[in-house]
Amino acid sequence: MSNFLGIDASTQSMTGLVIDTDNATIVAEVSVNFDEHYGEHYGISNGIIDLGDGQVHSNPLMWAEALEQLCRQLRDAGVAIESIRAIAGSGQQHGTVYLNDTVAPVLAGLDAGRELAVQLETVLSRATAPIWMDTSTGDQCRQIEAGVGGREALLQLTGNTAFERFSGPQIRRFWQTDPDGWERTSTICLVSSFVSSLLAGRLVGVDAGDGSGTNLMDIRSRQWRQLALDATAPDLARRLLPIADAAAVVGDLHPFWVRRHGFSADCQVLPFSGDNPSSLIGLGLVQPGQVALSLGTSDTLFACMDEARVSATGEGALFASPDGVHYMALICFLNGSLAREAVRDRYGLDWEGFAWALANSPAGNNGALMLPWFAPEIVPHVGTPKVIRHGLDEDDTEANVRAVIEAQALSSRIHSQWMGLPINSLNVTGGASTNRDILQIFADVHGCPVQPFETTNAAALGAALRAAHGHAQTNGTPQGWSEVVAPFTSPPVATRVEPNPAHRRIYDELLSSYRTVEARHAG
Ligand code: XUL
Repeated sequence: MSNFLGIDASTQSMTGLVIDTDNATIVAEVSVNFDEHYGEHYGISNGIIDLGDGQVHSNPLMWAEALEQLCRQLRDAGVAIESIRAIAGSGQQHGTVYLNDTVAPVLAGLDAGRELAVQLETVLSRATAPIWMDTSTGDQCRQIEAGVGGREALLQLTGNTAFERFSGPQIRRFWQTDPDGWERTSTICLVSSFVSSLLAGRLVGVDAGDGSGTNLMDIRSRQWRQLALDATAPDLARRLLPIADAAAVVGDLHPFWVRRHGFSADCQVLPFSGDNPSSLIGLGLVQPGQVALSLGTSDTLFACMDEARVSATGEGALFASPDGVHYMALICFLNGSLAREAVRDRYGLDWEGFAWALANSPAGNNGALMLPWFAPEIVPHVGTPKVIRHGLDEDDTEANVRAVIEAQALSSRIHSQWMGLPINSLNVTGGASTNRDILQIFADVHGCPVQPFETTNAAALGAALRAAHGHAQTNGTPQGWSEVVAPFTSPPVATRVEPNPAHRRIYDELLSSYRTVEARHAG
């Protein structure tokens, strides 16, 4: 059996997903919910500790406990733990874990007779870890940008301007607010590298995918950049491990996991990546121009890019792909289902009625447009909610339903142009992806085939696929990425929606009027 485990250490839970590559099947998927297991003990709610003033943390010891619980749940789910050949993983991006100089010997000497979390109690130089939801670092963002020569300089260097949630600003704030804690800190991990270190029994670096969420890594050379480190905190270089090659096995699991949880002694560990870069692999996006759009409360677009191009207007984040060569764009449109549901409710429809309205209105809506900013929008930036109707009669139900979907499709085309490459395939996931009229509009606007795409946990699946790829590489049977991901990520061709060439011209025209109307009202 060729079984591989992907672990996703996310904000509210830790998920384990096992794939069998011989049979191209997902063998098991289990999840440890943090609130359910540890809410009281660690004082968390929704996986987080709210310390006030925008400071949002979590507890690394809780992640250690969850990792052991995950192994027990996998065994209870019938997984033959000893058959797992390699493990890779992903972590919520940006969170930082601060460790003192006892960490290396403690990890090396882990005792299979005692709980992991208990053995780690003395290795933290900071009791809790700030995570991506922390918004307390606005000042530090501006200081780091100034330190590297301005916002544009940081963007070009690292692929992103300074974001409050990114690791560099978190690190700078710790150095400024707790100099003693900073002195006690010998190593800083991200959530991803902390969990992989626990498995390997030694400190493992972050991969370039997660490294690109720090504001510290040169996005092109995929190495830490001294200029950015110096702008962040003193002596930071010696506290960061070198960037790890995401595709290379770091070694075997520490015997702790073999003796205590029944893994095979030659089960290999790979560096973990961030949850979004890992999802890129789990969504099968390993060739430039392949794009996925997740239709949730917000709509999130993931794209595989050939080069490190940046969004000058801050319309997306840029990360390195864990495939080692490509890049990923992440663009979040806040008014996703939020806007679709607002229109559905405004016209007293259910989803069936919504679909009927789409099917009974013409492509291009006779030129009528809506800017569906029911809540403040991220892309494009819109500070105050407003719904603008342009040539659109508010009482016309069908036209309003069509207008919200066309707006979302047009906006996704306009605001992904900074990627500098055409979208040649679009996999659409999430609830609304079952509606073929919605898919048709996206296919016509982008001029490419669109497929509905069922996902399980894309981050954990991407991690399991990375484990399979890395294992094959290390054991002398390397496989291409497309070969590894295709059996798990190719939607059936029969479900594909092809673009209608007659609609293409209509949408090209509508695109330019949408752009004009949008420019008038955004900001
Ligand atoms: C991405 C981001 C979140 C986290 C948590 O930049 O902040 O998606 O990765 O999942």
